[in-house]
Amino acid sequence: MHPMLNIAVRAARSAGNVIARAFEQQDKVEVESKGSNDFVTNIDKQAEQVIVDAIQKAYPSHSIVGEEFGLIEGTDPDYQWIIDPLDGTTNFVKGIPHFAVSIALKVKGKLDQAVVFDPIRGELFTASRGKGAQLNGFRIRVKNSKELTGAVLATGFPFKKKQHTDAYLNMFKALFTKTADMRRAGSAALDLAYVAAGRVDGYFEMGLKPWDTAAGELIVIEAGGLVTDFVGGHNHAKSGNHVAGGTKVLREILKDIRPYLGDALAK
Ligand code: 2AM
Ligand code: CA
Repeated sequence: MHPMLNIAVRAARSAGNVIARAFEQQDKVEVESKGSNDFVTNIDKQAEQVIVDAIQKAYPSHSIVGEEFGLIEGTDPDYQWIIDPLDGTTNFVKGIPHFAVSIALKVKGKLDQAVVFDPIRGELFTASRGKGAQLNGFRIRVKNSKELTGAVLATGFPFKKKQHTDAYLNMFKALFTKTADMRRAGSAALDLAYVAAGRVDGYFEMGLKPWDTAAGELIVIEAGGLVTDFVGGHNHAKSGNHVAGGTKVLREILKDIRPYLGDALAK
């Protein structure tokens, strides 16, 4: 295993322990609202601290961008870690056992190492650039489905940007009528990991942040899939609008959502 992936795995497991323990003792979880429909808990912060400590101990010169603490600038501009200590916070707060730790490393601006860890199921999704993607050490691949007929797509609702509800529901309707079914499970990092593992055929969601998707994106790509914005371009990290899947399904999704993309949503 690449030494930097090894550190990421260790950090993810430590954070996962903090989260799983707290999940069993909900009375110790303090919830605060950081915006409309946007929750953070003391556990998000504790888990982020555990990850930052592990990375800084091994690589003190690297930069870290985290959901809760923002940018911690290092002296080496080539290495940047992107972490979401608890992706699926709403699930965690409601007692729904579906959330993950997400840790990615970019080297010179390119995704290089990735971990998504589900601490409840003990599922560890990993990828190293050019080396494929794994689930608990076993190689995973995206489903190369030919069409939307029979496909199950993962998605997320634009719950922090309710002004996009109509546009989103139009896209949902266009896709739902063709697919077998949809899943809205509540963790973008796990949605992408599930695309990589072939558990779902594709995924689309708008309004995401870099830490929700950085690790999942590399895992999908290394599993043989694609991640794009809503017009098939590479602006997804910036816009937050993501489509993922095998080549054919991704192309079908893009074709079906196209009529509903206003200017605000295109890229
Ligand atoms: P979070 O749990 O870390 O907030 C749910 O749809 C998924 O989307 C979660 O991974 C959630 O991350 C993420 N998410 C973050 N911001 C979002 C937004 N503005 N709209 C929709 N989903 C968002
Ligand atoms: Ca998140």
